[in-house]
Amino acid sequence: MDLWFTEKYENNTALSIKIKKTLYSGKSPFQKIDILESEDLGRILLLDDFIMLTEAHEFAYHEMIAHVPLFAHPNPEKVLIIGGGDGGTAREVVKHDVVKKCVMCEIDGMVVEKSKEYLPTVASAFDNPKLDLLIDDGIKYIKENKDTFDVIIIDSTDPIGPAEGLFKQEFYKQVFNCLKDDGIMVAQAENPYYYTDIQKDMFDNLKAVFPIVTMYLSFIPFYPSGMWSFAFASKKYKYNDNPRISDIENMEKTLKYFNNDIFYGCFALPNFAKVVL
Ligand code: AAT
Repeated sequence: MDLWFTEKYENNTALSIKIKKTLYSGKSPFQKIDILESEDLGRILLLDDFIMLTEAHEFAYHEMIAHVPLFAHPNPEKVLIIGGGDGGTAREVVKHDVVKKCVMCEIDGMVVEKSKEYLPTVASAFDNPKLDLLIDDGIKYIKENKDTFDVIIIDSTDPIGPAEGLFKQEFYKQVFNCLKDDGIMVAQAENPYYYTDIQKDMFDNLKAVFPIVTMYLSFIPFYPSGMWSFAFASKKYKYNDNPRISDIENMEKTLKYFNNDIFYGCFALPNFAKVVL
């Protein structure tokens, strides 16, 4: 029997993946969680029936959400991740020798637990001594936290349910306050083909708070449209003010997506994508 998973998009289109079997299916207090074994893309993590990652292509998302802000900052010693329960972003952040501490605040402990159990190559940094995991709402954490960070990465689900507030101006103000004077924030920012409305609100909210706001792209085959964007918001540095070229060259040998050319090239945007900036 042929088993297919289909993710339906809002614009009367869909994408399907041939599945071998379901490895886990359950419900946390926040969302439905499924882990599937696919024929050709390894394991797949779904939250509320949306694809969060495939083992085959997660590198294109996690390398890009982590290494772009970390290499844009001259000395990113303290990093905060909001969301990112599968551990892929944390795995990339702790690769940087300059990072001394990485706090990760994920609302759903079950995403972490199930990722450790079923996605060990993604959830591989939870034992790293530089990483402090907190199970809490990122909105609450950022409001109450008195610490400041060099880089904050928002690796969140789409702006529905628990992640809705992570796209609001009020939240970005708190993020601004949680960053040092030269801090940088990066957030997953949906896709320019289908979600212009979400993006317009998100970038307007960011521009009301941060002096420097731009967007960069990665290509992730099993996210809607394949083209995925990230918001880059900074208090002081433009992305190309302080590139640590020798560090990039050292690290890029071990990576599958990010390299020095991508660091500069990913900020080049097609005209239709620029309209939200
Ligand atoms: N690493 C790629 C996978 C994700 S999952 C995003 C995570 O954000 C989920 O584990 C979810 O539980 C967490 N999250 C949602 N809201 C909050 C919140 N308020 N505080 C802390 N964590 C939160 C991202 C995939 C992007 C998908 C693009 N379509």
